[in-house]
Amino acid sequence: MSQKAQIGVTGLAVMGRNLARNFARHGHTVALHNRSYGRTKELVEEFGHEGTFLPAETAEQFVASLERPRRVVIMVKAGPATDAVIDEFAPLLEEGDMLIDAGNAHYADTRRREAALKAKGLHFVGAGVSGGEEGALHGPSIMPGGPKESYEALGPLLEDIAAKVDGEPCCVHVGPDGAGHFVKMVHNGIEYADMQLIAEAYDLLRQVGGLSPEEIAGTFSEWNEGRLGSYLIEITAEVLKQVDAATGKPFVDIVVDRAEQKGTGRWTVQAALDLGVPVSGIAESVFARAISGGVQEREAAVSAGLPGPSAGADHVGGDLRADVEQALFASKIVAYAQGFQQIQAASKEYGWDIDPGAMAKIWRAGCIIRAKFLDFIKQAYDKNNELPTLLVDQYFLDAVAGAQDAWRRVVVTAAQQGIPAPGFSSALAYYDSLRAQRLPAALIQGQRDFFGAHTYQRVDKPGSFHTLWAAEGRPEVDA
Ligand code: NBP
Repeated sequence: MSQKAQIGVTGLAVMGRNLARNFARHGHTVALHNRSYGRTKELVEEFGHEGTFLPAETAEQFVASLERPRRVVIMVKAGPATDAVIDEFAPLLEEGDMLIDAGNAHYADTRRREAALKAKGLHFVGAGVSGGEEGALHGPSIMPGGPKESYEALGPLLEDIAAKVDGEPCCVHVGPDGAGHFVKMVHNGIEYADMQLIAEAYDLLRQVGGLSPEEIAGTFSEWNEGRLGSYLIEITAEVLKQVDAATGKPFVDIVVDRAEQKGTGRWTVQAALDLGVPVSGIAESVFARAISGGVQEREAAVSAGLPGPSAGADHVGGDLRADVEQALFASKIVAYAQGFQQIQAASKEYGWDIDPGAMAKIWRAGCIIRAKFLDFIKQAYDKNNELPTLLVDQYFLDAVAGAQDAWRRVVVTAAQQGIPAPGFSSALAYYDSLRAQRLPAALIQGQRDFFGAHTYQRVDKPGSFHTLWAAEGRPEVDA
């Protein structure tokens, strides 16, 4: 074969097909492969005119059609399918060639695969790709991990097809091995939290404020023009505006109220538990989806008539809409602060050296959590790469300071009216925990020492101590 492709894509379902078209539309010659040839054929028949494609029926033909170092993008169902594809292609590749897993792999799998392929002289790049089907075609946010040196040969192609903000690509080398997939996972976790907070804002405006879905859509459209401006707020307005053609009812009223999940939110929380990072906003959003799906428990509670508050107190002290906007903004800041803290903790744990500001930068377009707000996060980390929490950056500190009275009023109203607002209230509890001079954790240390001799530290001198609780006079000893 004379003509060679700069990049190849194997796995041509919706995501792979669109990524391949995106590369081709940017002038790259793209080799195509799929387990079953039908998808490859279809792509060329439907979109062959968009660029130069080199379709291959076999893995051998596909590999032979690629220029060196070979760049093979794998876009298959995450899990065993990815391992099957790696096992098929790795023996056909040569030293320095790259396998780029652009699926939603778990970062631990990416670490395992990277180590195994490194031993064979191959570069394995776990790349997070956000933006769904549309993003893949028109410009996703791309979070590639893997060896730094592979980015030299791969980065320019990925940057070409990535979303752009003021001409800057939403793609950067995140860090070694699983760093890219880790960051993509946390991105999804933050997305869960953001969606939950927006849902709580809607619920309060409707149940407390008595606004109709259409009116709330208008409110979200207004908010979208301000500091909350983001893709998720924009689509929320669209969803709330939608009227069901069959019944004439608001669309949101004809949808079953059980939120599903594919698992990346759960992974984020699991990883956070292992790292000991309190991502309470993400956790609450994962649990809120689980509660919504707990049909048996919900039905049992409703039929048992679990009582709510005796009288719904009015929202007092402020305008509900304005207050909810403040609560939403403050809670969102907390959720992002927690997500970024998790990225920083993992970066330290695994030696990834992730630049948090660069993550905020590449999420500004192409992905689901794209938002105006990310500019401020980028600026905060540009000023101080080692910020212990975003909440101490001046912009966010001022924003939360300005929002907190309203935020507290909203949480009070939700509690008094019996409306669940786990995102708003846990974010506030997190904020209050961080700013507390003393936490009741001291008492917990006392309990631990009492029943398990787990020891404690004193505020007034160094060392570890244990109280002999059973002994007369309960003397303290060095531990
Ligand atoms: P799917 O996740 O539905 O996977 C379908 C593809 O996997 C087909 O090409 C299929 O080949 C191939 N495949 C399977 Br299944 N088992 C295989 C095996 N054992 N060996 C080789 N190929 C195999 O496709 P998708 O929705 O395009 O998503 C692709 C990846 O992108 C996933 O990891 C997904 O999580 C991720 N992602 C998806 C989105 C989204 O919005 N959909 C967004 C971001 C990331 P076949 O045609 O022969 O069956």
